[in-house]
This record gives sequence, structure tokens and C-alpha cells, in this order.
Amino acid sequence: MKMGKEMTNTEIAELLRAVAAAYQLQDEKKNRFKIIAYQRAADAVEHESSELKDLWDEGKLDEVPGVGESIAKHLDELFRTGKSKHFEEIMKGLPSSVFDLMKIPGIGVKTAYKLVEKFKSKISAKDPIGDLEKIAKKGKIAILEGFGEDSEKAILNSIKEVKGREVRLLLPYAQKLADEIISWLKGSKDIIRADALGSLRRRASTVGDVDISVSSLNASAAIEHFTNYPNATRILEKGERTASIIVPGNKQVDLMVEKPESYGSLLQHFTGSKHHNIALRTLALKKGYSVSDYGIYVLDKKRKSQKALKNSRKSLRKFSTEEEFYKFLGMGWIPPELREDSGEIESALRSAQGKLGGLPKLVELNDVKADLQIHSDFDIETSHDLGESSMQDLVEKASALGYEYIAFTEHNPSHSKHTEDEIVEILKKKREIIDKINYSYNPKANRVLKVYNSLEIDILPDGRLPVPDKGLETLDFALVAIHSSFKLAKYNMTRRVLSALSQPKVKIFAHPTARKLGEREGIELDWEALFDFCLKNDKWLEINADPMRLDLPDFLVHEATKLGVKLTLGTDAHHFEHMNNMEFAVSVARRGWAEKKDIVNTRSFAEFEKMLE
Ligand code: DGT
Ligand code: CA
Ligand code: CA
Ligand code: ZN
Repeated sequence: MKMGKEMTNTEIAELLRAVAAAYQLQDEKKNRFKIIAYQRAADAVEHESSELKDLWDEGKLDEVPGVGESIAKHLDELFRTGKSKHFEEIMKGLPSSVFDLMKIPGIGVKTAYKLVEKFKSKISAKDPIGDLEKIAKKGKIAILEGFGEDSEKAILNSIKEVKGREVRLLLPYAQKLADEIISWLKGSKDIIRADALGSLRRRASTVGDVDISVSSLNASAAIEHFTNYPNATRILEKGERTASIIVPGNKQVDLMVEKPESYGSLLQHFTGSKHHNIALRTLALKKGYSVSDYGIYVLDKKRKSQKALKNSRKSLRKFSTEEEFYKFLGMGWIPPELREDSGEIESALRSAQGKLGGLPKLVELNDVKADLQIHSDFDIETSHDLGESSMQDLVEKASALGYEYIAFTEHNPSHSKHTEDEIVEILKKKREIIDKINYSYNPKANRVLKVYNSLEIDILPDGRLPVPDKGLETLDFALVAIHSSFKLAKYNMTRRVLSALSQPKVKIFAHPTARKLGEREGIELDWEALFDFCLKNDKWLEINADPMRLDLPDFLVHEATKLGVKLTLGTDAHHFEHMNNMEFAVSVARRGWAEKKDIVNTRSFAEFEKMLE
């Protein structure tokens, strides 16, 4: 069981539940009252709106309803020293896998202990739930005394549910899920406003669970409406101002309700991130404030000792908007995408003081004037996947989106199936077709949309490109990308990429890490060297909007923008509808602190033409 000085309320609640479980295992009857006390304390800590650690700082641990004197004493030791001798003693000899197995609905501490004892060597500390699943699948639980086939089946079902909850959703799917629930919530007359919070509002590339807040004067009616959501498969929790449900796909959705007058604080708290909130709290404490999801407590400044502090009075300031909340702390409003404790708090302070180095003016979807990675169905005889939509349909979609230019970037012709001459022939044919499109789309010189003839070219393991020079000459500019040999050592990989980028026709390095979320880690690369090369040679890095890629990832975008490396946004559309994914590339750009100037395809057609020269 994890113990430390810096534990969040959730972690402390988990620890207290583990202690209760350990007591239960020792002697349920004898320890009856202790078990109840620890479980009550766990519930109380979980529902406490201030961080326990803050309350402890203020000497108010024993004021938390539900946390009795003796538990408070152990928690005090925990915050002081990072551990509790008593908790350690109680849980001595209990493998951590017991507590892991208790996360499976229907498995209590006794069953968990029995299973761990029985299958000792087969249940690892690394993945106890996965190991138990394997054991159950072999039918080995059914034959245990006191179990049987039905309980084995129930265990397998519960494991499936737990595992489903652990899989993180890709951003667009989490958004769709939240949109559906929010539209259901807005059907209630008691719900004034509903917002998606947490990692979804921060536009992280994957989302663990969906958090939704509601502004309402009637919390119980709002909660009732939420738990009546027709697609809910299960209600996990239904409290006075919070509730959680499970929706198909075993995804958890958390709801928090607050009155309009305090809604800004709720938005702020549950948008997170945890690290952002912790940093804010530290700053607030220095100013004599204590932050919670209800508002900010103004502590009595005259306090001296811990004891005096304990008796100090405090008053609660409420905030109906986030802007007021941040302003109260002396800061400008921070866009949710930046709330990762990566410098945004310092910037927000400078912003409010009118100093340089304030918050960036982040790029917006409206700024985007082009999509620079699109695959049409033009049969280029590639060994990769072709697009499904015609050039005509894609051009129409681009017009509908208000773009000034786009690039067709089909994969290069397969070099194992074609001679070099054939490759050049295919590319010339594509050039002719695109010239025609540009001509027909340019009635009376009243240019509507420029179509660039581009290509997404594989970078071979040695850094060469599978397209002869004569083929490259047919292009306006090229993208290069890694689609094979992902495992090269860093040095070789860097050489490989830089050598491909050295080709004069090559402007863009597409989906640079080549990661696939939940499937494949990114490549090893010397990013510093790449950024440096891009700056010196005017090459650009793509932010790919494919929901599985979102590549360049946000943290590398941040590194790149700090140095002034230019980025391009491309949807990698293989169907005209995928062109709507541009918003996700913009989200990544914003999480990487990118402004309009950092993104090449926010430039007008005329400016872009100049940049290509
Ligand atoms: P996720 O769900 O794993 O994608 O990530 P988040 O950021 O949505 O995290 P989640 O759902 O656990 O909590 C939502 C927000 O609530 C989180 O970003 C910050 C806040 N929060 C949750 N638990 C704690 C906590 O123990 N301490 C503090 N300060 N904030 C918390
Ligand atoms: Ca969440
Ligand atoms: Ca949550
Ligand atoms: Zn690609």
C-alpha cells in the first residue's frame, strides 16, 4: 500500500479502506468498531472538499467529520514522516495484490486473501487482476471449495468491467460520450448549465473517465436526472452533490453539482490537472488562502502558532466564474489546455501584472486556412492505404471549411512493385490531374482554392526516399514519414530522419513520433537535434489530427514552440469527413502553447506560397 507525505484525498481514502480490510481479515468480530471507524473515515476523506494535507497544515485534521482522534493521530504521523507505524503494523504480511483484487466488484478482502493464498505463485504483484483472469479462464476457480462455476463466471464478468474502466478513451470518443450526456442533462429544467471537465476539458489526447459539472439550485433533482440517463448500465454512486454512472464500454462518468454562485470554483477544481491544482494551492497558502471546490477560504492573517491557527476564523469567498477565481489569486484566466503545471501559473501572474512573458494567445480553429495532409482515392499504386474520397469531394469539403489551400498527400507508389520509370509516370499523371483541378477551380482568376500536389513519402531505414529525383520534381513539396523499422537506436533513427529531411523538396516531417495511442510507443529520436535542424533548414513538423496519433505530441510541441520551430496541421484524412478532425490537431497545438505564428497553415495562400520558395 502506498504511503507518503504528499497523498491526495483519494489515495488516503484508499489507504484507510485497506486498513479496514486488514482489520476485517484479522478478526471481524473483535475489530467491529475499528472497521466501521476506518470505513467511515475513508468515506469522509473522499467527500472532503479541501485537501486533507491543507487541513493538516492548518492544524484542523480533527475537524473533519468522520475522522476520529486516533485516526487523525496516525494521519498526522503520515503527513509528518511519510508513513504510519500503526498502518504498517496492521497490514504487515498482507501482499499488495490482495488490495488490488478487492477492486474487482464482488470480491471482498476475505475472498481476495483466499485467492492470493491459493494461487500464490501465479498471482504477481505487477498485474494481479490480469493473472486472476487467466486462472479463472482455465476453470481453476470453479473447482475451489466455496466457489463453483457461477462465481467464476461472475468474477470473469467483473474483471472485464474493471479492465474496461482502465482503458483510456481517445479524445474524440470521450467528447462524443460527454456531448450525449450533456445534451441529456440539458433536458432537465433543474439544470442551468452542464460542462465537461477533467482531462476532456484540458483536451488531453486520452481520457480516463469523463467528468461533468452541473450548475443547479436543486442538486438532488439534478442528480436524479443524471442517474436516469437512459444509456447508463449501472449506477456506481449517488450522493448529495456527486454521482457516478457506468455507460456502455464500461466507461465511468462522474457528476458534480454546484449552485451558480460557486460554479466557477467547481469548474476550476475539477478541470485540474491535479498538478496545476497542487501548484495553485501552494501559491494560495502563501497568500493566506485555502482553495477548495466550494471557493477560497481567507484565513485569519493574525494567526501565529499551529494552535492559534486551529482556532483562527476563516471566511469563504465564492466565485461564479473561473475568471473571478483566477483574478482573486492575482492571475489572468488560464486556458484549460495549459493547466498542467508547465509554467502557466507563472505566465498568468505576469499577464495580470502586464509584464512580458505572459500567457500566450493560443491558436484557434478559426485561424486554420489549410489542411496539409489529405489522401484522395487517386490510384497511385501504393503499398499503403488509399483514400476513399475523390479529389473532387475533398476539394468541395475544403471549400465548405473555408480553406484557402490544401495538399493531396497520397502515399508514394510502391517501389517494390514498380520500376523507377513507372513511379515517375504515375506521379506525372497525378500532377496533370491536379493541374486540371486548379485550372477548373480558378474561374476568371478569382481564386477560390489552391490544390497543392504533394506526397507522403516513406523514409527507408537508411534514410533514403523510395522516389527518384524525377518523381520528386513533379511535386510542389513533399511530406516524409516513418512507416516501418520503428525500433532503430536513437542515433541511427536521428540520422535516418535528418537525411530524409535534407532533400530540398521535403518540407514536412509527418506524424514525427509515429506513435499509435494504446498500441505503439513512439520512436527514439534526438528531438533537440531535430528541432535544431528544422530551424536551420526551414523544415516543419506536423501535428497529425488522426485520433490515434495526435502526433507531434503536446509536450514536444511545447519544446518546439519554445525554440520557434514551425509546425503544420494535417488531418491525414482518408475520407472527406475526416477533415473535420482538424479541431484535434488544434487542441494538441494549444496544449503545446502554440500561437498562430507557430503554425504554418494559418498563413494566407499568398504568404504560404512565399514560404515555399
Ligand atoms: P483522467 O480522468 O485520468 O483522464 O484525468 P483527470 O485529470 O480528468 O483526473 P480525474 O478524473 O481523476 O479528476 C478530475 C480533476 O479533479 C483532476 O484533474 C483534478 C481534480 N482532482 C481529482 N482528484 C484530486 C485530488 O485528489 N486532489 C486535487 N487537488 N485535485 C483532484
Ligand atoms: Ca477524468
Ligand atoms: Ca473523475
Ligand atoms: Zn503516414
